[in-house]
Amino acid sequence: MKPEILVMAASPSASVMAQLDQHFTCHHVWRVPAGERAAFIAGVAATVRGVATTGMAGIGAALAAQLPQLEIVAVNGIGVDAVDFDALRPRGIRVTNTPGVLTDDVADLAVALLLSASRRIPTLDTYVRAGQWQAGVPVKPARALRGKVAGIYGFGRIGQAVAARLAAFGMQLRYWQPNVKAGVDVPRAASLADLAQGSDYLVVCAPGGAATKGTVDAAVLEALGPEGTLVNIARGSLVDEPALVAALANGRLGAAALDVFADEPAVPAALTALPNVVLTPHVGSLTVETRHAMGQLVVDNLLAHFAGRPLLTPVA
Ligand code: 8YV
Repeated sequence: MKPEILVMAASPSASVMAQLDQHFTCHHVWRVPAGERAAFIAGVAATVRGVATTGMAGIGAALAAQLPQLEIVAVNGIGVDAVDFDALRPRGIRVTNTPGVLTDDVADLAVALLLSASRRIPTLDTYVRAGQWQAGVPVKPARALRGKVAGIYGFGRIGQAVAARLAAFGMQLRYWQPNVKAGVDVPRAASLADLAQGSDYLVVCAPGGAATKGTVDAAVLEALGPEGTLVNIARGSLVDEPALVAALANGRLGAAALDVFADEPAVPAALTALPNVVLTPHVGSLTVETRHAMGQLVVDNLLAHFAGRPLLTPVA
């Protein structure tokens, strides 16, 4: 008998999907129309032993409570802020995620967003397409990156990978996170506000969750200032989004480049209407190679668990 699992979202890797179907009896929730999912899950819940979910969806207390046989939740992502550990821990349910394999791609997107904002690439793309070049409409010069300061909020794997890339652009680097990072040569700011105050670019790379919710608030955005740019590839929850929209609209903040939002996939109309923002739909890890590697870790963790072997990437 193959173990039964709920698959909450599809992987773009055909190999990953084939392996899931080969090794497990999969209940593919993502194939069911949104309005029928609750009934679908209720119909199979009694025998489900594993859940393969995304970083954004995680697993809430209500779903966990519906699954009396649940043993393992395999998150196809690094972020576990949407996993309700309080609901899982007392039942000894194990959780895995996908650290390491997405670091480079997420860091690449952070740099791509930073460059897009600094060189205003979306605006210039529109300019060329609209024939404004031929019409002789002048282009405002951008600001060079060389010598500017990038402040990295959250100096884990992704934050450090962003810093390494930005160093190659001749930028100065600082970071802030609550605990001092040992063995790094980038200086730590005294606080998040201090980091923002001393930075031209504030790149958010910290985890989501209760501890960081809304920490990039009006005061931090104010400290970043009218010439400052906010880049967020982490979680929308870290930023006070209404404060961000207000600061961008009234010029107290220069620009923002965002891959993540408070209420995805909803993006406030007030944000999409602004010219000084670059927006992408939470695609930091969305490359063929990385999504395959992430999905493979999900498969391998599930296989290890059901074979009684040690998990590859357990969340402590
Ligand atoms: C993905 C993510 O969007 O790793 C994360 O925490 O948010 C992203 O890589 C998502 O988890 C895809 O399944």
